[in-house]
Parts: sequence; C-alpha cells; structure tokens
Amino acid sequence: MKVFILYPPISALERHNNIPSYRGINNLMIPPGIFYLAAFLREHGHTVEVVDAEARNLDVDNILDMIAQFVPDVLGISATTVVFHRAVEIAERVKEAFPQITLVIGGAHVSAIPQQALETSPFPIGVIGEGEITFLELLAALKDGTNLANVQGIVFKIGKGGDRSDASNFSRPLFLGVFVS
Ligand code: B12
Repeated sequence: MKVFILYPPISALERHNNIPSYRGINNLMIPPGIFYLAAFLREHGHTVEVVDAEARNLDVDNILDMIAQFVPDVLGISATTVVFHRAVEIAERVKEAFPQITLVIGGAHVSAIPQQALETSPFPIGVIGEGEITFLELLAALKDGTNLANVQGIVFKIGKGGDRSDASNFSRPLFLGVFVS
C-alpha cells in the first residue's frame, strides 16, 4: 500500500503552551518513531513517504500539496498532546479533500488516552504504543477488508462514516525486533 507518515509542525509558542518566556526554547530533534515505522513498512513491501514537517518548516497547505502528489492509501500522523490539534486540523482538511484516504493517528497522545483521542477527532483508527508490527498488521487488514477487531494494539470507530461507537483491542506485546547488547 502507499503510506504517508507525517510528523506535524507546531510553533515554539504552541509547543510551550503559549508561555512567551519559553519562546526561544525549541529543542528540535529527529523524531525517530516515524522513521522506524517507515523503514519497517518499506522492508515489508509498502511504498512509504515520511515527512518531518516541523524540521522542513512546512505549513498545512504545503502538506496537503504533498499528499495530493503522493496520493497515499493511508495517512499516518504522529502526535504528542501539544501537537494533537494540528494533527486534527490536517486530518479534517484531508478528510474533506481526499475522503478515500484512511487516516491513522499514532504517538504519545493517542497512546495515553485512546478513546478520548478518537472521540474528539476525525481519526477512525488509533495505534497504541509501539507501532511497527501493529501498523503492518493494520495495513494488511485494511487491504484485505478483514475485521479490525483482529488487529491487536489499536482503537477504532465502528460503523460506516465513523459513528461515535469506539472499540479497542489494546493487548499487544512489545516489539522485540531490536536488541541492545
Ligand atoms: C525524545 C523525546 C523528545 C524529542 C523528540 C520528539 C519525538 N516526537 O520524537 C524532543 C526533544 C524534540 C521532544 C519534544 C517534546 N516532547 Co518529548 N519525548 C521524547 C521521549 C523521551 C522519547 C520519544 C522517542 O523518541 N521514543 C522512541 C520512538 C521510537 O518511539 P515513539 O516516538 O513513541 O514512536 C513509536 C510509537 O509512539 C508509534 N508511533 C508514533 N507515531 C506514530 C504514528 C503512526 C501513524 C503510528 C501508526 C504509530 C506511531 O510507533 C513508533 C515506533 O514504535 C518521550 C518519552 C518516551 N519514553 O517515549 C518524550 C515525550 C514523547 N515527550 C513529551 C513532551 C511533553 C514533549 C514536548 C511537549 C516538550 C516541550 N514542551 O517541548 C515536546 C513536543 C514536541 C512535539 N512536536 O510533539 C511527552 C508527551 C506526552 C503527551 N501526552 O503527549 C513524552 C511522552 C514524555 C513524557 N512522559 O512526558 N521529545
């Protein structure tokens, strides 16, 4: 499948809860999670675009242009709590412009409060905790049209058009593909 993985942009002020004295602190670092996911999915045959929109100074319109060019089957967005509103903004725009794209949210926010994250957003599916195997299995289920209830480690909305009835299947062992000696 074609998968676009996005780390959304926020300003330093947004990141620090609009506290002006923190404006200059913007400890930019590579977000390893999205690149691990991209590498893992590519190894398993998926076509993946991965974009750190913060590092690349992209705004929401730039991101929409990139999505229009790549035309993914699935857009996966990574978000902590401070950036969740931007993830929602992008998801709303994508849902309107490209309703055929399946939206998936992952990262710290949805992992901390899975049901609430879906209730307050247009995301139909959230991945909880480590995403490599869960995302791979989720893509297989989406491609084959099999029941999402068989995918461990996700929260999802049931029903056509994403009604407000949420289901979850949290149980997922930790990813054991990486060893430190
Ligand atoms: C390194 C780090 C940073 C780095 C890099 C951030 C990053 N996003 O990678 C820097 C210094 C930039 C940073 C900044 C901030 N951080 Co920070 N950070 C961490 C830390 C210590 C490790 C993150 C990490 O690299 N993990 C390893 C990677 C491989 O895992 P991962 O990122 O979680 O990704 C995996 C899964 O989450 C999932 N996944 C992630 N995204 C997606 C997307 C999809 C589609 C799918 C399917 C799956 C998926 O799959 C990935 C692979 O398994 C965590 C604590 C922790 N132990 O996790 C805090 C943590 C994420 N940070 C936190 C906070 C609060 C912040 C800041 C708000 C601090 C601030 N005021 O500046 C900012 C927010 C920046 C932003 N734009 O979101 C909180 C978030 C809490 C919350 N409710 O969201 C955490 C959890 C620490 C804590 N316990 O409070 N942080």
